[in-house]
Amino acid sequence: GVATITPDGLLELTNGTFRLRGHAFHPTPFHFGKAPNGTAVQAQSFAVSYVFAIYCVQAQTCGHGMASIVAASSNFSDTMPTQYLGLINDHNNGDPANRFFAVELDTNWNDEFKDIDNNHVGIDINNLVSVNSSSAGYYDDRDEGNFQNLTLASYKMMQVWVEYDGGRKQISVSLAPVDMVKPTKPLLSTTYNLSTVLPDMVYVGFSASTGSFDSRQYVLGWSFGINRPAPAIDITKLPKLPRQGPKPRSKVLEIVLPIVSAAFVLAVGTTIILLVRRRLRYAELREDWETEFGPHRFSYKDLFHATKGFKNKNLLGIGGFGKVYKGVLPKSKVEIAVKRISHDSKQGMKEFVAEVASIGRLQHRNIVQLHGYCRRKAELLLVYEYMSNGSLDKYLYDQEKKPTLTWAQRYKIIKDIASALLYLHQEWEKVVLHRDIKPSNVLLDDGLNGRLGDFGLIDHWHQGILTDAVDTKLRGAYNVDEACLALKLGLLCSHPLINLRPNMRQVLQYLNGDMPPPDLNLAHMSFNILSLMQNEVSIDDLRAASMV
Ligand SMILES: Nc1ncnc2c1ncn2[C@@H]1O[C@H](COP(=O)(O)OP(=O)(O)O)[C@@H](O)[C@H]1O
Ligand SMILES: *[C@@H]1O[C@H](CO)[C@@H](O)[C@H](O)[C@H]1NC(C)=O
Ligand SMILES: CC(=O)N[C@H]1CO[C@H](CO)[C@@H](O)[C@@H]1O
Repeated sequence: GVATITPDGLLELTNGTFRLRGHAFHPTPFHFGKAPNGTAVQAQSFAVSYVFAIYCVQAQTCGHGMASIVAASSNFSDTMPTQYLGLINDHNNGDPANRFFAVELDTNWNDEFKDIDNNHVGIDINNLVSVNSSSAGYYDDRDEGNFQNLTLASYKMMQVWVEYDGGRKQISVSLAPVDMVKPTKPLLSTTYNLSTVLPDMVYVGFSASTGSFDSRQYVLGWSFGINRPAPAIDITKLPKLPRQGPKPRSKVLEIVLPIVSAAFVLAVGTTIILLVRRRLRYAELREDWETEFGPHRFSYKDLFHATKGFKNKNLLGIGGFGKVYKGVLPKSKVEIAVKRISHDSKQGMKEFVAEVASIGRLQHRNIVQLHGYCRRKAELLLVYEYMSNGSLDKYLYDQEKKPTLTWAQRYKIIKDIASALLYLHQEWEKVVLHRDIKPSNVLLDDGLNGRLGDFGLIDHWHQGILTDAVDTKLRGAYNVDEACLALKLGLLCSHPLINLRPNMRQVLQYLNGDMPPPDLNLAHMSFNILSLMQNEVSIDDLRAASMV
């Protein structure tokens, strides 16, 4: 049948599939009725002992059981499973030709065979109606011989002793949990002359059958003796029973699972904290009205990364409103200068941003392009085109770091700024007043072209003086006419009488020599100089104002 011996050495009589039989026999028969030399011997004795375990999905509806057999033949092929236990078929019960003596461990109640219950041990001789039977259990020597119930299909290891005393024709059967010795009082005993049933040669083995429920019968160890007790079974050497039913929670899982879940919770928590911190770190202010300025808006995250977190290493300079940092936009790799301005009120912010956006549309080769802005709770960030040669003030006053600009370079820068102003005053769609022309707002690109930066943030007012104001570092190496013109124009542009100030187109024409220099008489000049002196303006301020 389906009986197999597992690699561990376990005899598995049935495998869980419904309505199957399994048989296992010692391969060679034993002499029972006669001595080995052939002389007739009356009534030999024998003893069988074995350890078994029966697994059922449900102990109450278990099918069907197993039996240990001593029989005339090992051929039980003409038998049936289920209640027939693989010992008989449906028409040969009780037939003397069956020639078997069996001890059944019956886990199913069957009326046909007058079973006493669904958990009993019975002595069967050619017939499944037991000669004698008893509910499973044992008389406990440790408890004054009181009867203890056992559940055959509990999947607990139990030991069975089947003994036949040939002299007294006495059959006795005992059952006990595997860790106990054979009880003094057997569970069952009966008087029966097995010589009338069994021939000279007998086969010793097991039979089991399943019905409509998943059940498995195992024999873990077995011993047999003729004319002596069955040798003791060393229970420490028994094979392991396979795990059955739903997977039990292992010790490893009991330890690992909490640790893993704790780690998981910790990881999720940390991630949430990091995400929240990240949100706060990169948090911006954004309002509905800003959508119209959309393209000019930068994310704080991008600016943060562009400037390497506003590191001091990236600091380009510090102005009146805040620090300016060099940066490289992460995606486009465009170089930028980011001005960080702290502000504490939302007042005028809308107008300011509108201004920023409109300035962003200013496009002139002499104007530092404003790329856009970003707004946070207490700061505003302005993003400009990066000017690699820095601001003009560094060349004029920070002599150690920068070379002296030649007159030609200076005059070029003056003309550059004049054309930037012409564009702002007269050429663009709106009139834009810069109102803060000074060397630190004149930036120089990599071709040393003058570029006007920084709109609308400061309200200062400077003026200049004649050639005294020309930078001594030039050591006289300059075009006196041009220098005078530049200074005169500077003064004229800041004339207290507004009507006398030239417009930027005229300024540029003067600078380019397209128009004769303005006719400034000395009275005018002294007036100006005097008024300046009265205002206690220093020569440095004058120089600054005229950028030369
Ligand atoms: N677009 C830019 N490219 C390179 N450097 C810049 C740029 N804008 C400003 N800087 C540097 O940062 C310094 C401070 O700028 P800013 O705040 O505009 O000065 P201020 O407040 O004096 O007008 C400038 O002097 C200049 O060195
Ligand atoms: C049990 O054995 C039978 C016959 O060999 C086989 O068809 C069946 O698949 C087996 N069942 C299991 C659960 O291994
Ligand atoms: C005068 C001066 O510093 N010029 C520098 C302007 O920037 C370019 C490019 O960065 C340099 O090559 C010049 O030396």
